[in-house]
Amino acid sequence: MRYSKPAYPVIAGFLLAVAILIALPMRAVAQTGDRDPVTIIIKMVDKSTAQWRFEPSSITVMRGDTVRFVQEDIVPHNVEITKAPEGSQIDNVKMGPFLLSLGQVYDLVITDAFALGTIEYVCTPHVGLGMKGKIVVVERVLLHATL
Ligand SMILES: [Cu+2]
Repeated sequence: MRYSKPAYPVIAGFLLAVAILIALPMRAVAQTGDRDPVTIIIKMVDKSTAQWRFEPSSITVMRGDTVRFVQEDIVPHNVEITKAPEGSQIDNVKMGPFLLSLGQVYDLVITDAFALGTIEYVCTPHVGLGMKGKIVVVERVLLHATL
């Protein structure tokens, strides 16, 4: 009677090879650690009647990036920073202008004036209705490591 070995070692070897192939590029990305600044879009929208929101309401950025708020509604909205990471020097951008017309934009540049951490912001007249958001400012290396 012939006895054939189970194929498990072959299968395990194959799975290990696949895992390594998948993991290698991810590791490369995590170690790159830097990229050019980008512009991230946050839309000011009305989800239904008077359900005003920032979309997306939570993002992660690196210093040098620009957060572009785009008015996609007919009701005026703004961006008021209510909480900035300790050590931030951002009085000049604490209160953004009201965007009055469709397609109007407000660019918030995440300069070195922002300390690392979480920025909390609201639309001044609509915060009570839930129009608020969060921007997490991270080091470049950290951002890539979390991808
Ligand atoms: Cu608003």
